[in-house]
Amino acid sequence: IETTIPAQSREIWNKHRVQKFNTGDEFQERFISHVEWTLARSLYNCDDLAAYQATSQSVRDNLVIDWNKTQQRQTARDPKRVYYLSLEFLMGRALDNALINMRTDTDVTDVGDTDETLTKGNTSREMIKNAMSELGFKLEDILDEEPDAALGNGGLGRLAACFVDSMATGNYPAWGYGLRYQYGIFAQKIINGYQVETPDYWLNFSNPWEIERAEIQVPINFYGYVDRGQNEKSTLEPSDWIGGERVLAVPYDMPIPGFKTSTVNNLRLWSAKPTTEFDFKKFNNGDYKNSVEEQQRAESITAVLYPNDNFLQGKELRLKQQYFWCAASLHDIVRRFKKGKRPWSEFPDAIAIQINDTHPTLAIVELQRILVDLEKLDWHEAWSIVTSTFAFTNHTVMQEALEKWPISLLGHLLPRHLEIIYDINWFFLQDVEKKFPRDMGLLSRVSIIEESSQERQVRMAYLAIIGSHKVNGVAELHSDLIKTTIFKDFVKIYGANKFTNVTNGITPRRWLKQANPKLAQLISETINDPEDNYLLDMSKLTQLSKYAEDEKFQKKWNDVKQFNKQRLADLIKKLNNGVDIIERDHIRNTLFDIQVKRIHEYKRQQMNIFGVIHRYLTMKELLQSGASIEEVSKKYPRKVSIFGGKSAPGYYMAKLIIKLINSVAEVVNNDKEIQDLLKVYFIPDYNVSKAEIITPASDLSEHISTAGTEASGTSNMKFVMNGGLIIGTVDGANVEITREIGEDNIFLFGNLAENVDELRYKHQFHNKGLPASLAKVLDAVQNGAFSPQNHSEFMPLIDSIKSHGDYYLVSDDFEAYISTQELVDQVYHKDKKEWLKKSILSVANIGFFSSDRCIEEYADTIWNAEPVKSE
Ligand code: GPK
Repeated sequence: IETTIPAQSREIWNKHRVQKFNTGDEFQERFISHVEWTLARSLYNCDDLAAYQATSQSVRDNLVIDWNKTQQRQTARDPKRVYYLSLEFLMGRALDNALINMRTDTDVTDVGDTDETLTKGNTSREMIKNAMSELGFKLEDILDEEPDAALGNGGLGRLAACFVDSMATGNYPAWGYGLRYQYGIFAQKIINGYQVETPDYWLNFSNPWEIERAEIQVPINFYGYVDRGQNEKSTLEPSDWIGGERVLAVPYDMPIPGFKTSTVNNLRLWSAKPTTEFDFKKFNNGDYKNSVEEQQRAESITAVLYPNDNFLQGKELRLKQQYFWCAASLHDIVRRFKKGKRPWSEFPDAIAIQINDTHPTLAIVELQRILVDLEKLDWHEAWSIVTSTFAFTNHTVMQEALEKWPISLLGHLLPRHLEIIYDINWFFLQDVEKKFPRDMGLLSRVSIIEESSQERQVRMAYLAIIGSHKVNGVAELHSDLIKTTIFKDFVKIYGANKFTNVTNGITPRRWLKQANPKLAQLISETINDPEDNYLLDMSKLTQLSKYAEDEKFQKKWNDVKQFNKQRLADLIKKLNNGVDIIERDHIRNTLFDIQVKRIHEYKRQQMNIFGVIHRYLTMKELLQSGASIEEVSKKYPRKVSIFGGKSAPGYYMAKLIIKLINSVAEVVNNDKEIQDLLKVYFIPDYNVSKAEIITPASDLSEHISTAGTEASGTSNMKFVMNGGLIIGTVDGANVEITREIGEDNIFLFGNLAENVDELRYKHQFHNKGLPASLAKVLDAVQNGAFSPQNHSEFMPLIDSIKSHGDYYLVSDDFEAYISTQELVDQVYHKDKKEWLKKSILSVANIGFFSSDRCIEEYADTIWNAEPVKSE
């Protein structure tokens, strides 16, 4: 590798080579030097926050050593590189994860030629915990000081975070590219039962996990015009885009450590800042103040994450974010490629770019622009390079989530890019016309430009398909659905092979080892794997099967669950102003029923809370008809319904669902008559670090979307991996989870995706009426049972079912939902052994859903990329 350091100086460099801390003692030394030198504090004013920062700085030192080596190794070997472009990375906290993944030199005892072998388990975390305690700190408290890096909305952003973990663990030469928002997803407060959003200024205290690369500054242009010179050239020939506004993109790098490997990959997040160029015209006009203010506006580009999940909000600033990030990332990728001095034709052999949803689609156009306008390649040669480089992941079939940008907006912000899009479309439609002559319907259906609406729009998903060599969905059902619905015409044009499936996965390091240390320990003891190798090869979990009916083992398994339920009850108490929702003594025989995810009508939290109301009303009826509380508890044993999740700030119905949940909680939790048999709680501000406490504590979790609407879901996998059973519809990854763990071990119910259209149609034209169970619930809601001050408060939720066609088919699935819930109660309370057996068998067979498997599939079938093992 090249260096500017003269040969004779290198000896000195090597003599003073930095070293990792390898022992508790060395860690303490490093820690104290960071307290003194990095934080300028001391023994006399080191609080928990300072201790968190000094610990993180110390751990980061170790990671950076491996980060540097990883990058040098990759430069030397020049393998095919993978770039994962995602507008969201929902990382959560970094320190505990780094402690689990980090390796000291003492963790490595035998370094062979190719594969490192690790003979010891991960000991760094224990070592640091003890060293911290000697310094006077509790590791758990220190970990709690870290704010979540919440640069994402939900599933899509968390998937990207699991992927970078697995790419590092699998030793893939892969970088993530995203935006460094100054405000992550808002913090949710619940005030009088309503969601209130407050800003998440997560960079309030400096972020020890980021490394600013101020020396790299990529200029990014917006607006302006296209200069085609004197003669009337075609748009296909190189053109000059004269930008009208310029900002700089500065990268911040986050080290991403793999598990049991010295590979540390990079997550590069771009931040916008003003240029140092000055608008002298304005200055000379004496408009100094305006000129400065205009520059300050640059920073607004990366100020805030758009808080919508599965919903497009077509704001100009959002499009600006997308281009800013795509242009900066491609500039970086191209710069690195050019260092290798390889011909352009080899670009797709050197680089794979995966685009996470359509948000990065402008990267396709930008690469074409770079190749044609700046590098002067022939249009078709350029386009073949582009399409061989990109691959596209779709995450939803819902219309309101599909990105479309008005021509006027796009053309104003990016005039040259709009021309390129027109030309891409022109060639594409010519090909279609050749293959399917005179099929005007087809041409207008697949055109990148949608002409039918008032304003012509660019359909980003179509552009992404046309510009990629592979398109994948995120679970089998979803990947089949996109082929037969939203992208049907493209299957006809390109053939079915362009469309593929890669079922989502989750990282077992964070979602098992870190979130559930007790279960992880029981597993490693039971399958005799003290080094936690199962976290790399989750098929090892099948060894648990033979203990599924072993009573001693079942007891240990159950004890772990009790511990985790206790831990969640503690969290709830803390969030609930110190008041217990579930009495301590009752935790053991209370079923924890949890639904945590973004609030969305299609995810049907409304059906869940209607189910809770149904249970409550029926309990009251039984009591009124003279039944004793013991008799009631036979049918409806102890249960707590726990909810959590954010609504998009402008999503009226979702916010109303949150309010209904809180109103029901208010009534049910204060009803003395039902004697704690039923409790309801909404956990405010659901986020990754709370999920790590919530997920291990479920007996049952709910994944009950209308069939065909949830592309995959990933919390279903997390809950099962932690020994919780699930109730769910035949949707998304629930289908494959059932296949893996066995249909006896999951509570499935409801209509199938294939029947949804017909059911919706029926609602439009025939009033079938409601099932009695649901009618009872809706009547109570309508009569103000949960809104005594304002009887009509929840009418929109009722109307959506009764008068507006029940789009999410709550009335069609409600009875099956209720009866399946009753089945759950029976198994849980009457046959605990059967329940535990199901739980153990579920964990034993959930290995498929490790994101390591998922990344391997992407690497083999889409990227054609190989791991780079350390020497
Ligand atoms: C899909 F389209 C979107 C979106 O805008 N945001 C988002 O989180 C989710 N998703 C799907 O809803 C989930 O079913 C899926 O598991 C997740 O993406 C990851 O693929």
